Amino acid sequence: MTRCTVISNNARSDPRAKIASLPAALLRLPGPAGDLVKRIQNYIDGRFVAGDREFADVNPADGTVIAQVMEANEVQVDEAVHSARCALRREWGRLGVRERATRLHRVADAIEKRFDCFVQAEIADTGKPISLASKLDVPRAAANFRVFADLVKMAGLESFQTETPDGAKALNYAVRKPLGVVGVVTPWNLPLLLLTWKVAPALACGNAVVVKPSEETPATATLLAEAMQDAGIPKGVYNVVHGFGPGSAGEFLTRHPDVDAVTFTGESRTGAAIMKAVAPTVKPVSFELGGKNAAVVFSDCDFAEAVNGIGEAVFLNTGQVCLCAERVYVDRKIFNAFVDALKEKAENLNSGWPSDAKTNLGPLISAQHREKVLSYYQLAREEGATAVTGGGVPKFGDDRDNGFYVQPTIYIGLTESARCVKEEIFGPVCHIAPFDSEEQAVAMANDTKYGLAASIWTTNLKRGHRVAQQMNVGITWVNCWFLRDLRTPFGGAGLSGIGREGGMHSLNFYSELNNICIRL
Ligand code: NAD
Ligand code: 6OH
Repeated sequence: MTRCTVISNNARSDPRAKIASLPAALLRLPGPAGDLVKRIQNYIDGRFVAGDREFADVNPADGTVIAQVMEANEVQVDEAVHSARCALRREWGRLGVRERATRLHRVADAIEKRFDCFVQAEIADTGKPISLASKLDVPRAAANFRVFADLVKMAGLESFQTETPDGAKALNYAVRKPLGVVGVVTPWNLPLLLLTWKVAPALACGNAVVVKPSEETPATATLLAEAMQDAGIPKGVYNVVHGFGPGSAGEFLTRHPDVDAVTFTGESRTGAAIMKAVAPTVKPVSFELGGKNAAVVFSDCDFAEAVNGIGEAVFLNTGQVCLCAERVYVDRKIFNAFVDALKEKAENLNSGWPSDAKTNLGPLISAQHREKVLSYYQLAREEGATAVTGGGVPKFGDDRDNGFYVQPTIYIGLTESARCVKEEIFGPVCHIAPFDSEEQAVAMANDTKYGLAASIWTTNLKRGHRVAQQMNVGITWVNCWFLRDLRTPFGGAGLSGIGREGGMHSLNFYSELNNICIRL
């Protein structure tokens, strides 16, 4: 296994840094004398640098502090933006597409070389099961670089032979240019996957980036800097600034006048704040925001397939995936059987330690997020729900009791106007409601201000197409969920986002097209 040196390891014997989990050598900065805690640094202009304040990186599985994170101040965010601007004027700005693509493949190689480090860092930060981090998060990070490296080499552009009514002839063709410096702000639920989903196409298009990972999950963005160095990505092309949103690195970056575009994944109301921040300088934005996604189960579904699929859609990553189904609508004819089957599925989940291969349900990300999810469990009771299973906090009798676990939970009996049916909870929880007709199911699924994803479960081919096409969302799955092809459009309607990424949509967002008209 490659040793990762980005998070310094003067902490091996620190009982607080109980982290077989955080790669042994993650940080480079020795702490002040006698201070044994690992430090996660910023990465600016090709160097790992401290900040002038620190905050704790907490392991959600047991509440222990695993590292201190160096918060970037406003001057450092400015330095990061400046260094990105300078990188565009040096080697990176002159590289041809083929060479850029080669370097991005090397980034993917460097991630794969450090596979175990990335997995350990991701599970330490998020508490997610090792099975998930090693099957989804880290492989997808490498795939993001490979897919956009290949795509940018293959991508064609429009051209038109023009003839005007007065007989002029011309050739029009477009060329793709980078936007410049792109600010990338990302959340904590799939930290590396979502960060690389934006960084890879941004670099493929020739931009330089300043990323602000979530304050909850700073480790893998920092490790990625080491992979970038390894892959020969020049200094200044990839910068990492750590910190929070308002009054911290997130705000400093998004309102920076020399940032040319902002790409953001996170909560809808954070998207609204970022829109205000970018308004004075009219920056392009790409927003992937929250969801309150529906799953619609028809009586002609493959029952076992639907139960398994919706089990994933509700509980994967402890329900902390923007695409998760929190509203499940089931044909009344199979309602009771479906509720019983999903209950059994929920009760068979294994809330173990993240590093245990058998664990398939981790903790929530933080004490604060657990408070939020539990407040919805309480609200559901007040709104008159019946808990089919769960609704509380598990008891383990070991250190996990200091972590942020909640029980996987299923409610029935709420009205469609209940807040628990309308608001995104972002935990391992769903509400199941019966429907009596296809029209009613479609209306219920669409009765939301969000519009990210839906899944339809039916073996009737015509119905599958018919219902899928009526969903007011950006992504509809039929008889599957979170099955991804990275070339397809990805994004949301309504409160769920602005714009689409994926395939050519990403290339179009991360580049500026210059149309050239030549008189013939
Ligand atoms: P969040 O909006 O609280 O934070 C996301 C990022 O924005 C963090 O890095 C945070 O520090 C930063 N931030 C917060 N306030 C800011 C401000 N005023 N200015 C600049 N930056 C600011 O989201 P979260 O809690 O980290 O993630 C969970 C949310 O993300 C859920 O709503 C989920 O649905 C959504 N999400 C959406 C998608 C998608 O693809 N649509 C994917 C993942 C998560
Ligand atoms: C949200 O939590 C998940 C988003 C997934 C993607 O952006 C993706 O590309 O799979």
